[in-house]
Amino acid sequence: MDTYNNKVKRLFQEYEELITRKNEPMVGGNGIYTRYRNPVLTAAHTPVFWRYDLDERTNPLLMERIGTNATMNSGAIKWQGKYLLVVRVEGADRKSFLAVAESPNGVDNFRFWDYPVTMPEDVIPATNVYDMRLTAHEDGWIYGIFCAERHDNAAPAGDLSAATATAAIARTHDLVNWQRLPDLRSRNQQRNVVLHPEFVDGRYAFYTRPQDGFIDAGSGGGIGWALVDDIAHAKVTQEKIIDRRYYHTIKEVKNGEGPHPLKTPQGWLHLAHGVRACASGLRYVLYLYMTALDDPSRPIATPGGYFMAPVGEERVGDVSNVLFGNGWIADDDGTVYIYYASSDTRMHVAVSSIERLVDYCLHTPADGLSSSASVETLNKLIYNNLALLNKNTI
Ligand code: M1P
Repeated sequence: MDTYNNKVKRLFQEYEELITRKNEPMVGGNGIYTRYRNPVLTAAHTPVFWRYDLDERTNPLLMERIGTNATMNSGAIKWQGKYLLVVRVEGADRKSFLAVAESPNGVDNFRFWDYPVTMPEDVIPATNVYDMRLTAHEDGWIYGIFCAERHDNAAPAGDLSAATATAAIARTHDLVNWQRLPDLRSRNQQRNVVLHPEFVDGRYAFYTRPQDGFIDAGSGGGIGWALVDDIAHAKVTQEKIIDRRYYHTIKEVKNGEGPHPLKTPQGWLHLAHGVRACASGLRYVLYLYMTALDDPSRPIATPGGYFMAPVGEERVGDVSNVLFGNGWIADDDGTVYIYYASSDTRMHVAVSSIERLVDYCLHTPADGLSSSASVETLNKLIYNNLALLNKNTI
């Protein structure tokens, strides 16, 4: 007879099989990065004891009680030798919360810590929190900057979709106990705000994304930059746009900084997302750019087009045709683990290196902003390659 305990055991066995499944690099690719075959986190990776009441008296039919809808947009950090993601977990109730999952190798065996993050709400309480960017700052704290979403009480009565996006700030030394600081004050709504890891002119530096509305960037021209004196009372007083949106590009509708940039000998290496509109809705892709070491707000390389776009099952999910990346980890040997979510549903990893990503940035032609410019750029490459081929030098 199948006892209650046996059924519980089976649930745990199936769960362990899933989360300990070995991940493998996919063959082929473009030489810039290597995708891994399995998602590193899905809704089914959330612990059994988050979803089931395991007490036979209160759940005799052993049914799921608290459903998980998605695991997505995760911040990342290497901490005490482990690869940690601070995951946006979305429940069946549409509320997102943050939870830490750790892996010994960065590509598989991600296991959630027993409890999700209990984020203090001793500021103006938010309805929904998500998309944390982690920064181990040179001041000694680990900061988490995330979106705090609240209903827009200025909206006409009955408009229950109107919301405001604000950059919330919290800091920690252990990723368990968080100290909440006041939200970043700004005249615009803000999402996709990221803290630069170093002081700039003795001040905290933020990558911002000013937006007119909750969804629409509107007059917000792209990824911004703002310096702040006091992180405990952070306010955007001056903001300049450092990575602009352009007509008929991958970032025509909006864009946003991903994780904090990585410091390389050639400059700061940035990962961001760009959004364009099409008949099937918005399409989110990932792109890279670089800024100067002596001034992280000055672009020095802006490769045209996308770096990664959704493929295969990545294209489908709760919000289809979306890649979103707000976490990456660079190891001391130069390996870079790029964590990205597909279609607001699941988390993946792609692996590259500082050398390859910098080479990509410095040698991918910039967007010429017209078809004729694209053909001209392509023709140069073809001409040079055909000359080499005709000389039989390759
Ligand atoms: O649904 C796609 C993404 O939409 C928003 O990103 P952005 O502010 O750039 O439009 C965010 O809600 C993000 O979480 C989500 O993945």
